[in-house]
Amino acid sequence: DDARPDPSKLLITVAPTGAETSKADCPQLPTTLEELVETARRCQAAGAAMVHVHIRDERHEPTLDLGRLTATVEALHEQTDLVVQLSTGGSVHDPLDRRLKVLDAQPDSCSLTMGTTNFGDDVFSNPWPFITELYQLSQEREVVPEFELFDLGHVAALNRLLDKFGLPYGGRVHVDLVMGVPGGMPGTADALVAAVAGLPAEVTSWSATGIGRSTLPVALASLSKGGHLRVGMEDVLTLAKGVPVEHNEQLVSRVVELGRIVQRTPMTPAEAAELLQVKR
Ligand code: KMH
Ligand code: ZN
Repeated sequence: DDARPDPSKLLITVAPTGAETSKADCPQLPTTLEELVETARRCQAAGAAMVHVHIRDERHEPTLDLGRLTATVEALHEQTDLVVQLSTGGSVHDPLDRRLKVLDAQPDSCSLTMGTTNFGDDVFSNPWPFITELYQLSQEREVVPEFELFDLGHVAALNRLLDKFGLPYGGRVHVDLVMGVPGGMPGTADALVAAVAGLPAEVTSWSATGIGRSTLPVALASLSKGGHLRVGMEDVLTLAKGVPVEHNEQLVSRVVELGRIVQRTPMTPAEAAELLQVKR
């Protein structure tokens, strides 16, 4: 349906693991399926409605193993109500063909990064032909993409993609601004305002996440502009200088409180599924 989204609602996505932090450096990072499900359940109870998932192998290393991805989607569907979004970004070392295969695990949603970006000392590769192939695959497989924008150029690329290939499966366009990656746009209110100003008219919802120390400035800027939020240990590992995150739930609870202050109520998973028009 075409009902306008309720501006008092706040979509909170949790990104609990990522591909960049090692279990050895951060034992509290959820890397096993049991830890991921426990994290997802607690984050849902705290106010998250969607989970952005990267998985690890038996040695806690990032993997795109299809069997594991499929089992993860199934377990999260069985044991939580969360909208399940699989990362197609993987790690900077994952080849493009393996990243396309992620959709075979039948997630509700998939991330789709709109351009190549320097990523710390590495390169996160997203050539245009890969973007268009992944996008068309998501339309065919009826998976709702979340467009990840790391830079202002990615905003322009999203305009180009929608012009050329039309709307995503479900008809809604949901964007996540990933800010403060060394090599991407900075995690500042100014950059957020510039990115939001350039979003295509088709965009129906957007969230933002700030990496590291930019997590709170970006969250506050996003709330000020009426945006949604992504938080999690993929993006930040401390609550304050020298205070490690012990559980992803702490990051979710903190932004639930920010939302409460500005009179935004966390969306339920069912409301998020409706907003994004995921297949259920
Ligand atoms: N791990 C990064 C290289 C995504 O999930 O789609 C890519 C990333 C984006 O995290
Ligand atoms: Zn990710």
